Amino acid sequence: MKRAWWKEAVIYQIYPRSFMDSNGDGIGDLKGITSKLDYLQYLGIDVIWLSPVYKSPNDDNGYDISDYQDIMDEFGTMEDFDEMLAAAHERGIRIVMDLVVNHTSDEHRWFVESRKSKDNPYRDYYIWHAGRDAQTPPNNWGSCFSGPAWQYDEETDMYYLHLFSKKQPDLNWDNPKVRKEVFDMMTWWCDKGIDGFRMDVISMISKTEEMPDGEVHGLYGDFSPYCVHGPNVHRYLREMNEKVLSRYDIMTVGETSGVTTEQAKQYAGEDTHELNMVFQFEHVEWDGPGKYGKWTDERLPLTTLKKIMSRWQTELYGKAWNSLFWDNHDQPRAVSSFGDDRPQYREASAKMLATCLHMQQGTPYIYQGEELGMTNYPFQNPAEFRDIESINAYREWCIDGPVSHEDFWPCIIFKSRDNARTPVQWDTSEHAGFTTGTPWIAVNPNYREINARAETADPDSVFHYYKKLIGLRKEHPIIVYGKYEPLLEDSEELFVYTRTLDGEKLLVVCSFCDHETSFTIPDPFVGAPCIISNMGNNYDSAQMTLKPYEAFVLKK
Ligand code: TEU
Ligand code: CA
Repeated sequence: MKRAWWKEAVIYQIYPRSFMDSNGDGIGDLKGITSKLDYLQYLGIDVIWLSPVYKSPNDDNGYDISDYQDIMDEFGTMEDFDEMLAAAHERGIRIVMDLVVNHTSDEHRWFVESRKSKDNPYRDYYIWHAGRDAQTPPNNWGSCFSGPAWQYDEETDMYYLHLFSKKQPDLNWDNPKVRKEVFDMMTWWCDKGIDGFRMDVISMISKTEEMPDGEVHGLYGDFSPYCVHGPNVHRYLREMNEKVLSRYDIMTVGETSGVTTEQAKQYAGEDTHELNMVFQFEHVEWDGPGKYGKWTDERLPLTTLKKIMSRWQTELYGKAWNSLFWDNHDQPRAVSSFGDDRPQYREASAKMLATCLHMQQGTPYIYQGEELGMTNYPFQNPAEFRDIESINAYREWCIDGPVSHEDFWPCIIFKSRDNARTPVQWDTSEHAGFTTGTPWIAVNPNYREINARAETADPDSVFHYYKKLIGLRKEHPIIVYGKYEPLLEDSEELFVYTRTLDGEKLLVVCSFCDHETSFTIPDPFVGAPCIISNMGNNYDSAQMTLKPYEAFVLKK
């Protein structure tokens, strides 16, 4: 298997708005990131995936871009960006930008022009359709952020498509002028010296010609058969690869919600000349569309999680590259959704989850604060939400819709993206050291127990456990390139697998339960040295009793 720096890297995602505020306006910014690069270098990460920092009206916190080649006012200036990029590179840390080109902001000059008239030169940069009549959109598709996916525009008496908010009109990728604009902008950023792109909903850029009604789930029709993995998506990615990506030593990861392992082999195949890897979402979107779409407080059964992860490990091996993650800026906090955030189990389960993920085959991603074991936020009322997705969903399902607050509230506070967007908890000073002002979103009140200052000083902290895992990945090629094989697949309590490379073998054992469980170390591993454990127990005898959320790795 070909070696590559992005296969051997550990990637850290920064959501700049909530990472570190340097000027007291309560909003994270680029100078704040620069001030924390020593912390990230100490953790040992190799790459930062930077959520969008471009000019934006922040309808969707930067995922609605009004100028791809300028910096958002709240985050600072292009000089601040250049300073951060240089400071990261000085520390051997690469910077991967978030490329959001399925849609722009409605305040982007292209859209301002496009909506002016039907014969404007920019008209076909976006997707315009006549309504069925003045009050009825072209079809029944629903937006990811509630409401219809079409917005009526009086100026030209037509509707435009927006799969996300109505301030995020979808670009028309079938228009070669759009593709050229995007490729030129990507080239401009690569020439500045960035190190790659995370590509936002890149599997949605090609839509079918026909746009019929979709199957109704909840209140609207499903657009995905017509807008996800569309007819030209691979052609457009190969064109992007040929005109931009292949010309630089950069890495690319596609956000491809709904992707299957078969499709992933095309998007991220070793020699398909598209992307290096993709994010699959089966383990985090297993429940949708559920009772209330994605909104559920159900937890994923362990056997389901193991089936999903094992399938991705085995089916991509040697053919395409896995991305490994528990959470990001769109998901609840890992320890609250896959672990156990009760105080007596939080640290052990956070370390167990880290072991389970970082010993798998693929590139691991750490979402800001995950290395501290940060938890979901204790929401008390809808006024605390800041995310357009949660605000709109609560209105659609509860205020305007048929669902009671009592039924819906546990679901929305479990899955709300705002759980991941509370400020990183740096220390025990006011607002957890994130800002000297008033934070744009509340800080989790548990920051006095969970913060970077305490954890960097405590060798037994979740932070130091992540640091050790990252170090092991650099020390042992088997962790990066070894073949994965599942064990105990029917166990509802243990996630156990092996890795094999050139005669070396790892045994990875993770307890996902809050009670003691018995375990027998398989023959070849009895007496093998333990390279990491979250309990520091003795693993010399074959028969053993695992403590709640115990995790360990043996290497022979
Ligand atoms: O997310 C795309 C996406 O699929 C999300 O709707 C995700 O599935 C959902 O939020 C899970 O609850 C990307 C970005 O990561 C997200 O932050 C943006 O809001 C969205 O695209 C539009 O750019
Ligand atoms: Ca600021």
